[in-house]
Amino acid sequence: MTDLENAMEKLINIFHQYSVRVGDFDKLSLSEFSKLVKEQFPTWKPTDPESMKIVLQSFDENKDREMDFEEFMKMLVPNIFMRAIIITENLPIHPCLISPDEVPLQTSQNFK
Ligand SMILES: [Ca+2]
Ligand SMILES: [Ca+2]
Repeated sequence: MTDLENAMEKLINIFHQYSVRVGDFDKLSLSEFSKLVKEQFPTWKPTDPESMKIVLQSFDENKDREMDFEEFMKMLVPNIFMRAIIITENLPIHPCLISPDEVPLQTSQNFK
């Protein structure tokens, strides 16, 4: 498989790692979605229950109060696209868009 095919398979597998835990195996409940966000996007803020509910509702196109894979992708793709623009345009990176190992280390000067 190519790197892109591997990445796509990984994306599907990660979604299902969380979606099979409660109720419908192919949809993320609010609790499954919250767990996925907290574990897979550790820099995502805020992650309180009400904020997670608002995010899920805003991408829940069929209003079944769960997030299917298509809805999940519609949440992710703009973030991936935005991240690509930030990297190619060399713009400052918002911590929510990148993984923690890519966040520039804070120096003592950042806090002065
Ligand atoms: Ca589920
Ligand atoms: Ca839905």
